[in-house]
Amino acid sequence: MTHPLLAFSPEVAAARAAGRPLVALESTIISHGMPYPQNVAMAREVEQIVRDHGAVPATIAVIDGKVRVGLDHAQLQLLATAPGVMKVSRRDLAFVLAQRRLGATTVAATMICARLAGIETFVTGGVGGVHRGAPSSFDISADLQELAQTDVAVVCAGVKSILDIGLTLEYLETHGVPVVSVGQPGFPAFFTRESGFQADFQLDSAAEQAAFIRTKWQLGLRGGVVIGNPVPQGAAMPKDEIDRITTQALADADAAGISGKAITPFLLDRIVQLTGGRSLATNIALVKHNAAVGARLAVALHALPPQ
Ligand code: PSU
Ligand code: MN
Repeated sequence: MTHPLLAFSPEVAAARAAGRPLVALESTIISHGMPYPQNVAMAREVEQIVRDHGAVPATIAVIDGKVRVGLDHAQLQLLATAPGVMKVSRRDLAFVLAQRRLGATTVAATMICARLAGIETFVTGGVGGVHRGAPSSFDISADLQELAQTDVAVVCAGVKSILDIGLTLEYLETHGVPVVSVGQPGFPAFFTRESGFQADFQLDSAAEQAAFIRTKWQLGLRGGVVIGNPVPQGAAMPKDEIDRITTQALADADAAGISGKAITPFLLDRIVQLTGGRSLATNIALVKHNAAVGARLAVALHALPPQ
């Protein structure tokens, strides 16, 4: 039985019928994470990379009172251009569905929807985390709580240094969320390959990652896994430049009095402006790289017996 609030695209419905591996993709990265038209081009390229690696992409958003699992071009275009598209995290999901608003799902909300749709692998750019200043602002992304409870593997390029990466890793440890790195021991920092922090475990192949994740769930240990895949060498930003720009963006957010759910989109946009668009090329390159790693993982998980 399909969940009454889910609606599958023809491509995703066919994949489910044929028992093919699926990869969930979020939509806040499209609506609030990148400028138009690069966001639509990125979304379509990422979907194609998933297909080229043997899995089926399922970009998730809320449209007309349903969780859409798999979007057509017009729906992607709508999310990328519509004014007032809501950024939907866990607390917003019921509201945006019941009110039939247009909503783009964050990592947290996409995990919830992927789980409802039976999708175990999810690819994004960066996950949310503990914000700098969280000890007084209490600003901790709901993505972290979601990772603690929802059984989806999240492939990302780590977390941005707009966040407190050390506290983010502490929070994940407290909640029992394993942090895996790919191809290096260090946990990546989105625009750069190294954050200065180690991941918990390095697992380079999709087969090893899949065996680890399946074993976690077999143990009855609910919740996700972070798979930190560093940005490709040639696409990384110089560390000193991104550090300087991050400091500037944080000061600008402070001066503008930005708070709550608006902070992350504000900082992402400001970083693109301050780098003259160069950070966008890095962002797109890392999401594409994650799509290849995520699709291989979905194929490997699919090859294992279900939990
Ligand atoms: N980090 C990025 N790009 C993004 C986001 C985070 O590098 O697009 C988006 C994701 O959708 C993530 C959300 O789930 O921001 C986190 O927002 P908040 O910090 O408000 O929880
Ligand atoms: Mn927040």
